[in-house]
Amino acid sequence: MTKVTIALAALTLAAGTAFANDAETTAAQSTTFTQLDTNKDGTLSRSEVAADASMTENFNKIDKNSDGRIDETEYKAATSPSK
Ligand SMILES: [Ca+2]
Ligand SMILES: [Ca+2]
Repeated sequence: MTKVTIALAALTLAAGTAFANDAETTAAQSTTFTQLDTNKDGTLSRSEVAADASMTENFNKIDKNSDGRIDETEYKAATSPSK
């Protein structure tokens, strides 16, 4: 009985850890965009990226369609490690 309980606990812990890692990786990207998008309209304006110096500096480059706003696709393209 005790062994079964320990085995189940270990399995639950392992599964929980794997899930936590996935969630953390996903959250790391979207959390930043969400945090910058202070008015929650799904795009980042110049004033919203003012908190991030490199985003402000590269705003025109990141804003691929030049509409004055960075949407999540543009943000991901800019922050993706593969360029
Ligand atoms: Ca916004
Ligand atoms: Ca844009």
